[in-house]
Amino acid sequence: MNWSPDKTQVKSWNEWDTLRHVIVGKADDCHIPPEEPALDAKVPEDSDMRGQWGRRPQETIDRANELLDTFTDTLRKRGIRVDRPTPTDFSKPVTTPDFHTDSQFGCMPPRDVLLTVGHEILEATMSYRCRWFEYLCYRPLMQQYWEEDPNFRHEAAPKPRLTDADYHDDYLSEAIGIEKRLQWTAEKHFVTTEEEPLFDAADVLRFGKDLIVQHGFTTNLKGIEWLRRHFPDHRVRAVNFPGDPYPIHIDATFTPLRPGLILNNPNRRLPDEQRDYFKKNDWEIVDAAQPAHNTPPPLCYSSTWLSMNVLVLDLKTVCVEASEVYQMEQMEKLGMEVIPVELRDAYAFGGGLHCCTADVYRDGDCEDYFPNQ
Ligand code: DAV
Repeated sequence: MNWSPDKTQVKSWNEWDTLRHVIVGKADDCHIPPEEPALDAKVPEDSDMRGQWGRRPQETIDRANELLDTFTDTLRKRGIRVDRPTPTDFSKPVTTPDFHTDSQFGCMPPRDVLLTVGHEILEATMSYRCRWFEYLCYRPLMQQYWEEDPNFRHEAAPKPRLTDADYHDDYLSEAIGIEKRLQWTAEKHFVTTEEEPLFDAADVLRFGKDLIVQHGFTTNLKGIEWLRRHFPDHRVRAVNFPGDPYPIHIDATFTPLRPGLILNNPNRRLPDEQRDYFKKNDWEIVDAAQPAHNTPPPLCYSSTWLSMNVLVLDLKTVCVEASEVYQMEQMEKLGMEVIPVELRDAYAFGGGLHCCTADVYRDGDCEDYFPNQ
């Protein structure tokens, strides 16, 4: 059945077919969470965020919301349906039988929480304590889709316990140093242990029948195995990127633009032995352009490589952050029409254009883009 704006349908099999319906996050009430093992491992050692926590200043929240609202309008003007989450009170502490944390985070990046695969939206386990309840912000939408689309499968992965056993002690040290971090990530020694399945949805890229999953800080091997058993009709493939000292989420590292073409962060190249799978199926992997900035904006977890955190609208059209001049230029050379979208002042709230969105509907079916096994 074709898509119509009057009828809710959940379906998206990949990152590039024509986008019709999407969720865009909100910056409301966003907090810098208190220290906790997995989060601390990701905050860069020289970051201005170290040692601070609490609600973000209201003027930065307002500015981020202004940008997210404008992005929403841009998408709506192109005929794309956009839904928004319902923020909860992120100042509330979270206490479970296994852990306590004094505040939560926010709901700017739905991509981290919601994994859309075909007619299913799966709530990820998550791996930070401050993000344990983030799925609640999306429950009003999930319920609505469930009522309106009889084919929608709403699923949730088992909530993890997130006791101290989930995190490696040696990552708790204040000053590890980049050299050691790079050695550890090359050895696939990440902050999360194999205590229980853990994954963030933003570690997964959807290539039709193939799901490509980053093994790193936010997704462990048991999380990948869980995805494999949960999606038995898919091929679930683990990848990792040794040049990244803080490997969370695949979407500032590996960016498919259309069938046959992937941008890869030149500082975090896919290792040779993992490239063969793409090569033998005629996928070209090209280095992404350099970011336009030398540093992230203030109080931001993410690296400057949010430059490549783009939202593909269809095979010829891509949203790129408006200050990322080199990334825009490269996209044009690759034959894409670029829609510049201002978002940099919202990066600190959880990421870029891919992070702040989650697919609800794209045209197209589940195809096999890797027939040569
Ligand atoms: O490069 O800091 C950011 C990914 C956000 N979802 C990075 C990864």
